Amino acid sequence: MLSTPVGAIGSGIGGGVELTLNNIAQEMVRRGHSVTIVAPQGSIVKGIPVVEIAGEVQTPAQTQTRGEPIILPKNSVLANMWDYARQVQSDYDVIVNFAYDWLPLYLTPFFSTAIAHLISMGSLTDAMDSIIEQVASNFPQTIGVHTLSQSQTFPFADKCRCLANGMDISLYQFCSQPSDFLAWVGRIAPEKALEDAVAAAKITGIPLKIFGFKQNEQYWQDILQKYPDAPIIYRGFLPTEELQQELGQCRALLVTPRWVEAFGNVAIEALACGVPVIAYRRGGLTEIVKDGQTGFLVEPDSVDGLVNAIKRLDEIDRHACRQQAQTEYSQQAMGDRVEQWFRDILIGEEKNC
Ligand code: HBI
Repeated sequence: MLSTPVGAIGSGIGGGVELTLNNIAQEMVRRGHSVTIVAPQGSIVKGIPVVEIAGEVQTPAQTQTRGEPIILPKNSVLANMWDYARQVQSDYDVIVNFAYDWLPLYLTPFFSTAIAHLISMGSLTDAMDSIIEQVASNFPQTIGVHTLSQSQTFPFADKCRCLANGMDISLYQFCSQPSDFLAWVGRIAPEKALEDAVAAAKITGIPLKIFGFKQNEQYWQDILQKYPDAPIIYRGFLPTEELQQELGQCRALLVTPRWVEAFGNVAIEALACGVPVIAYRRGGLTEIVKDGQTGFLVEPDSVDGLVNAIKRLDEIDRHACRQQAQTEYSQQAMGDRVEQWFRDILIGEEKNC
């Protein structure tokens, strides 16, 4: 399993894909498979051997413009990771790529071992769209995505395999009596539109706890300038155990994506703690939040929509939130989907979203 080249696993720079890789790896080990993770130096994964690779990290794809050429720095950690994979490929049945990058896709025909690509974001650049399309056409079944809405951002939606996502729900404690806080979890960057959640906190007067890696410091400063008296508390990037402890205490999680979220790991984490999710009706969240039952889907980019939904929170039964996470997004359910995906790739079986 080759990780994202944007940062070490555990740094938070890799956002949701760090969680996704960790959960899939743990579940495959639990099912008796032997798993090796290849990742940038400094990566830590509990209980699984990690081959740490040195080199320059890759520019985050979401900061690039659609027409941007592919950029590989000198001594690229991505290139070094895939050179290692080339050398050891015959020791493995399948190679799983978690990088949202051109190189692993381009290299696919050069490898003798099958490569399963888990595409972790929607369409961002023309160069990525075309190389993914090429692999989707020449290697049917090998392009995995999280949701239908993510696949629909690509012109080859019909060639994608929907996997949803999943996590170890037992790591998340159900909390029935929350304190008077709202929560926002994610990489602090423009595409995540934290400022809307801050605006909603200011209007409702309910303090907002903010968890996540400060990817864009300037963006953070701009928010503090724009909303100097909003009731916000920055809690930093917390490991799952501590995050779920505090997240569970909140009345709701606000999910305010400007872009099409491929999935919404943070929404599943909240549901697992019994926390209703108030999200823009956009991207993967529309396939997760059951409007009026486990949270609310509101008009995209509408702060008033967030505020009106916050006022209706008492309509939501927190047990229904936990129940949904347990049935649809458990590690076991995801493991079934992922294991079947690998099997279908190895026997050349066709199945899509
Ligand atoms: N950018 N170039 C690049 N490669 C990645 O693997 C990558 C990224 N940006 C964000 C990211 N991965 C993850 O945070 C998301 O896939 C969740």
